[in-house]
Amino acid sequence: MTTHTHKKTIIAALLMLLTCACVSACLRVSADELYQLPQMSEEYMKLQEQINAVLSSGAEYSSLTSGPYRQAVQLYDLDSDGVNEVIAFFSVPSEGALKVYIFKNIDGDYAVAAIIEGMGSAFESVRYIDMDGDGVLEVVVGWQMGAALKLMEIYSIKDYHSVLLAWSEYSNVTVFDLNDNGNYDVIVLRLPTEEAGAFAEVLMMMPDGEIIKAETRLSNGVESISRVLAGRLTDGVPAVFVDSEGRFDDGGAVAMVTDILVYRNGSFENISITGSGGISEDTLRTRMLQCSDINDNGIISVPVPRLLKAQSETNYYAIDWYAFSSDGNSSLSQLSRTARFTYTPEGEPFCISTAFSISATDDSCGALSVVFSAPSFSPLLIASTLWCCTRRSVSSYS
Ligand SMILES: [Ca+2]
Ligand SMILES: [Ca+2]
Ligand SMILES: [Ca+2]
Repeated sequence: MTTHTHKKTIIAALLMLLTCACVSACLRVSADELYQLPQMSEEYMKLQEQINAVLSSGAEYSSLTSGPYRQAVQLYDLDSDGVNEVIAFFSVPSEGALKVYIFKNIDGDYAVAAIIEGMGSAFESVRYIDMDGDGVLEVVVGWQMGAALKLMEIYSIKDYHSVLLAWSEYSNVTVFDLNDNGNYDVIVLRLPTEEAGAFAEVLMMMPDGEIIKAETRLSNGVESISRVLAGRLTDGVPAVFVDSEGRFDDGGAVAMVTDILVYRNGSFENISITGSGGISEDTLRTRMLQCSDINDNGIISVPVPRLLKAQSETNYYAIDWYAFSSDGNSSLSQLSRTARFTYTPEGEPFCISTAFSISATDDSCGALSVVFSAPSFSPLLIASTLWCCTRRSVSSYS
């Protein structure tokens, strides 16, 4: 390990301690532990000095409530020079403000390089992504404005001048390279309001720094977003898969639907909405089963339960996993030989079915191994297999 790497490791370790300083349990770090790192203590103390200056102005550490990075002090190499910047999140109660301080390490000393300021009750999330490929990461901050209102802002910190590039209200924010050009894009989802239905918006950064936005609708009836997954379609096109719960028919029962969003030929489209109802009908299901890359090939599949014929009063279902192409057509996914049974929240087993032979191992039932083989594959065969599986799982799930 080089001295440099070692130093970085020690800084990381110290910063973790620092981040924990607002948590009482971490105050018990003994002085001896710190004194074991004499080489780094000076650098660490310089950073601490900078942070203390912010704290003494009435600021408090503010950790984030959601997203991939939640600590009040974070390390990230924002300018791709191989040295991590320190990003610290504060609330300033006296001003009703939230502030993000970016400290840059310059020859072992720390200086405030940029400050991002916003309003709100808390930091919801932050992401560091390069949206234009210049090596300087853009900072995507989610501000919690009220109980239901969240505001996403994209900041450029090029040359350490923080510049607000774009903003959008959101329920969910996802970052993904939707147009396959090597740069991250931001995808924002919004739940319906009295004025408008649920919709999605993509924000992309042009080489000149301008952000372009495009919108597309989510299925009519969406009430809440269950999960968002990014992956590919069968023809290799990148797509965002939005699993939502809502009421999609007059009966009013809660169901799940997957909206599949792609960006092609300069437009943002929901390719799974078919027909006049404005609903992604091919993905509609009464069971709350989420999309998955079920066979680890990068292509996301949608689980659609199918009622099986069975000699039982209980309804049993097979799950057909459908993958989609960018023209909206679906096909059964080929499953790998390690495909597993999936359980509903009620503990009811669902078999995975496919037109191809698979071997499924149900870990929670022990070493039960079930082989469905084409061409003898049939719904009845799966039903009888399910019986076996169900009996095995009765002790665990009833
Ligand atoms: Ca850096
Ligand atoms: Ca950039
Ligand atoms: Ca992109």
